[in-house]
Amino acid sequence: MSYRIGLVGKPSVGKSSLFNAATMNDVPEGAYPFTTIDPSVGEAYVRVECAAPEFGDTCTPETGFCRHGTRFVPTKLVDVAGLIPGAHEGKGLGNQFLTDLNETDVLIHVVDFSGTTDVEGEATEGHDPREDIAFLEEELDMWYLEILEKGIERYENAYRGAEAEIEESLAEQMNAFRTNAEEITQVVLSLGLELDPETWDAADRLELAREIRRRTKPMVIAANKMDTPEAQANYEGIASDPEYDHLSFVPVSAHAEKALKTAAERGVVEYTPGDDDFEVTGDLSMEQRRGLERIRDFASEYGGTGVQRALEAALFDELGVVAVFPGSARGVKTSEGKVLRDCFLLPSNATTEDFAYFLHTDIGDGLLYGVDCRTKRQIGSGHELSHRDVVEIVTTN
Ligand SMILES: Nc1nc2c(ncn2[C@@H]2O[C@H](COP(=O)(O)OP(=O)(O)OP(=O)(O)O)[C@@H](O)[C@H]2O)c(=O)[nH]1
Ligand SMILES: [Mg+2]
Repeated sequence: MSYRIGLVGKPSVGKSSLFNAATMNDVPEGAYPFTTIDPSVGEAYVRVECAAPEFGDTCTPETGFCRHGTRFVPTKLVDVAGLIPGAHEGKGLGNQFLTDLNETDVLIHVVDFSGTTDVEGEATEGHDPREDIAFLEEELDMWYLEILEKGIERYENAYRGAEAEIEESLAEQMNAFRTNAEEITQVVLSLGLELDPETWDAADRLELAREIRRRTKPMVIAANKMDTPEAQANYEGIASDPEYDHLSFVPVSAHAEKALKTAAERGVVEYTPGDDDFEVTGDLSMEQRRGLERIRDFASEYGGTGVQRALEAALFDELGVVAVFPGSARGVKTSEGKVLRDCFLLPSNATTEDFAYFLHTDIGDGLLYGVDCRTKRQIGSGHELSHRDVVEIVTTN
């Protein structure tokens, strides 16, 4: 299983720029709306502190890489077309992008904090990023509401025939959102509603759609274009506003990340993605040097370019994903000399048994117990794994 992080937002906010900076792809970027039409999927990385040094070893990753004790674990990033108000009714590129979003587990809402693009992505000045934050949530809610209404219809039609459960009908209709009847029931009850759609008025239905959306598509906000003074001024006021307590913001400059990675590829700087500093190691023109110094000031002020942090906030903080290393209680080096070859990303609350089945059905079927390789203690099949656990699975075969 691999996670997919979706980049969403109105046109021209820098979704493709962030995608390119994270994945070092080259999809078109442009200062005009709908530069992107077809979605792109690329490989990005999330950082996990490597466990090998605790075992006095150096790891040999099979996928991703390890740098200065930090594992870069691959994950999928999806760049989709921009959406504008009314997308759920077919405005702009319409519903297509909504279908693309079905394939994602968590969202990064990219917002142009510089205020230099209007709500449709056309160039302007002084646009308030708050409008964009609101519209995207509304647009997603309307999309969910439409599907919820279809689920209610499905229930009503079935009801006339056989016995039907509303939570089952809704879960079936919303199955693309990877929800289930149990979760739907929880949401309905948590809002103080009855399990009977006849008692839900329009406001209840919208509230339900919103709550299901929040649970099934958690989201962080990437406050992009933070390399501009306008964005920095907007960020001051917005990120600390209690109105947005339900959201987490990461200040980002996609441009700065791309510039640093490009310079690193050319061998003129030493930069580890996510770091708040870098070293100049090659010859540069005065102009290049000045540009890099501006990036250095920015990265030291905001704790890096924010691209890595946005990906990690989405996967680890919002989705609660845990990284687990398969290991051995006898030491982390295998007979082939590999050390912590893999680092897997598992859903929150994953147990020893889930991990065993994740590795292979036969391993799951034959599971006896797990071993915490740090303490050498046995862990039961129902034991919940923690982030950065190193676990051996002991089986009957
Ligand atoms: N200053 C600054 N400009 C940026 C940054 N990221 C993107 N831009 C600019 O914003 C404009 C739009 O960038 P894109 O990456 O094409 O935006 P998009 O969100 O993919 O747009 P659509 O594909 O049309 O939806 C381009 O002119 C970029 O150069 C950034 O970090 N800082
Ligand atoms: Mg784009």
